[in-house]
Formats: sequence, C-alpha cells, structure tokens
Amino acid sequence: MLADIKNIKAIVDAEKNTSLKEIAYKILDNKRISFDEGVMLFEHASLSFVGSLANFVREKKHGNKTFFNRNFHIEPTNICVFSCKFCSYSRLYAHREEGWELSIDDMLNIVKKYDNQPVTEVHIVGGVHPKLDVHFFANTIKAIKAHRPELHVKGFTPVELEYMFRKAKMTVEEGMQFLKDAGLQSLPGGGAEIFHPEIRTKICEDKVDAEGWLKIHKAAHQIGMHTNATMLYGHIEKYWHRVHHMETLRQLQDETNGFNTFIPLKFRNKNNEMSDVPESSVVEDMRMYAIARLYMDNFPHIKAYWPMLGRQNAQLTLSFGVDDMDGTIDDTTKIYSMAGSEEQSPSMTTEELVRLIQQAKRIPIERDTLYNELINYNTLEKENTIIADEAVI
Ligand code: V47
Ligand code: SF4
Repeated sequence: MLADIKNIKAIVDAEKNTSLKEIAYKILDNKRISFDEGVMLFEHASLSFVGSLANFVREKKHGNKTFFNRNFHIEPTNICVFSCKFCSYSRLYAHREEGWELSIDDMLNIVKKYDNQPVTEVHIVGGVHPKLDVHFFANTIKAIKAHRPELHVKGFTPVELEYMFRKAKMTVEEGMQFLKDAGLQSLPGGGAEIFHPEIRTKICEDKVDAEGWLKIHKAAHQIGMHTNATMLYGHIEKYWHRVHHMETLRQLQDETNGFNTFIPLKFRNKNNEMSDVPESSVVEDMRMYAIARLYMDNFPHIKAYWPMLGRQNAQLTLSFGVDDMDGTIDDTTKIYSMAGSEEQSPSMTTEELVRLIQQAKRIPIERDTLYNELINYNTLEKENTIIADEAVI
C-alpha cells in the first residue's frame, strides 16, 4: 500500500524536535532542503523518521515500481597506477602476479558468451593500466558494437578517462566525443568517492580530483550522454562531507540534468589499507539511503548496488527510499568480493531479483540503462496466469 499524506503527517507531527519537524514539512511541501538541514538529519533524525519521509518521496516519484536490468561487467584489467587506500582490487607493484589484462578478443569473447541471452547492458570498468590507451578502449567498444549493436555500452570512470585523455593529449571534450563516436553510450558513477579534499587527499590522493570528475560528467551530459554518480561512505568522512558531496552533485544536476541515478556505496574493509576502519552498521546504511533520497531531490533514482551491500540489505533499502537494484551481474565483477562483501560470486537470475523485489511488496520492472520500462513482472505474471487458466479451460 502506498504511503498516504495523513499517515506521514501523523509521524511528522509526533516528532518533538521542532527543527526536524520543519525540515519534514519542507519535504512534504516539495521544497528543497539545505546543506545545514541535510547535516541536521544525519546528526539528529531517527531511522524511522528519515525512513518514513524517504519512503513517501520514493512512492510519490515511482509508486511501488522497483527497477533492475540484465547486465554483465567487463573488468579489462586490475592493474592500476593509482593507490587508493580503500581499494582491495588493484595490483601494480605488490602481487603483480595476481594482475590480469584482457585483450580486445578476450573482451569480445566475454560479450559472445551472452549471444543467446537477453542482456541489455555491458558495464566496463577497471584499473588504470599504464599501457592501455584511449585507442585501445575505442577499438574495444567498436568491436562490441559491431558484434551486438543493441547492447548498451556503459563504461569508464573519470579516473580512467582523465588518464587516457591526458596521455593522448586530448581535451576532455575531444576525448568524450571520440569515445561517443566509437559507441560509448553512458558513464557509470564510480571514482567519485568523497569529493571534499580534506578526505579525498587521505583516501585517494593521486587520482582525479573533484573538479576533474565533475568536468568529465558535465562534458558527457553536454553531448547527450546520461551518467550516474556514487559516493563511498562509512569510513573516515564526517556527515558534513557526505552532504557536501551530495550538494556538489545536486548543483551539477541543476545545471545539466544528465544524471540518472545516485548510488551510495558502503565502504568494505577487507584486504585494503583501511582495514582498521570499521564498517558502518545496517541502521547507518539505511539512514544513508533515506537521507540520499531526501537530499537528492533532482535525481530521478537512488540505487542500492546489491553486490556491495548484500542482497538482503539491498532488499531492505527498498523501504528506505531506494527504487533501483542494479542488475543480474552474472558473477562478472570482482571489486566487491575482494573487499569483503558477503556476495562472493555476485549473480542473480532475473527470477531471484523479481522474487526479492516482490517479497518487499514492490513491483519489479525490468528496465534498460536509460530507465525505459521493458517488462512489468507483476502484470506479466497475471498475463501468464490468464494464459494458464485458459489452457485448462
Ligand atoms: O569508485 C572500491 C568503489 C567504485 C571499495 O554507475 C569500494 O551503475 C566499497 O562505481 N568498499 C566503482 N566500495 C564501482 C561503481 C559502480 C558500481 C556499480 C554500478 C555503478 C553504476 C557504479 O567501487 C569505486 C569505489 O567507490 N569501491 N573499493 C571498497 N573497499
Ligand atoms: Fe585504481 Fe580504482 Fe583501485 Fe583506485 S579504486 S586503486 S583508481 S582500481
């Protein structure tokens, strides 16, 4: 049942903290909350308070619809010139023998494995290899598109892109156009981490800074591409750093309207240089998703990336503002299992994803990368029941 305004007003009116009550009324009146109000929610609001509000906003935007897609990843290499402290994945100097580096043929063979399957998206992201350049990646995309033109290619973070454009002496605008011409259709949200330099210099000092990250997404939006944005939370950042990060993205979105989805990524602490930093609690995770839904008023979607969060906690987020669960993945990504996620071989069949969403009393909608709705699994089930009934008659 969808949340109704009377119920949510009763919850808000029962709140004793008048500042929180004012923030809630702003949200119910469709007004934007400020930076200070975002921090206030993180510092003082209970999970049930932000959760009820986020659920209300989510249902106003999408009703019970919950989106997912059929996708797989290609990770061209885990060799990386950078040294992010939270990364459990990259290999360069240490354990070089555990590094991999795929050729264009290797990557095309991965695509060919899906020839008879209705996947709609390939997500390409990996380490920053010193020898792989923009021409290698353009040729990879061209080979994939030549083989399967309708497969949407979403790929590369500004970390990879800034490095390849710089090496090729291309401006950001030239580089983005070059890859778009090769067949690149959208950018994933990675590499954003925490924008504020106070934290960024401590966790990923040597890679692209906030300005560089935003410049690349802006250039993508200006040539008609849609992109996502992430935030790596739950480590050494303070609440206000999270709000600063979301505020920075909200401002760019006001300018370009090119972002589809905001994806908070829970920091996992296994096998990296930040293993002494404890992971956030589930309550804190749910508060993060809920406040993201409340703050990011101009982002259409909030995604819980289940390989990082675990499928059960991802299912829980569907009551805390989230309307998207990413995709089937098919055990094609290693970034999260290496960082200690409980999903050691992330793969869900469409049936499993549909069941997970239905158990949360939501409507599973298979989408494409740009959120065009492909299949509504609730009406599909009804249609199938009718067909089955007719067959019996
Ligand atoms: O930027 C790396 C994160 C990101 C850890 O756009 C870690 O649809 C937690 O951005 N603990 C890359 N997180 C992945 C990414 C992504 C994933 C799924 C979908 C989309 C999308 C984007 O992974 C990195 C970094 O923030 N990451 N190590 C870790 N130990
Ligand atoms: Fe390299 Fe990405 Fe790992 Fe940073 S997070 S070290 S850029 S692979």
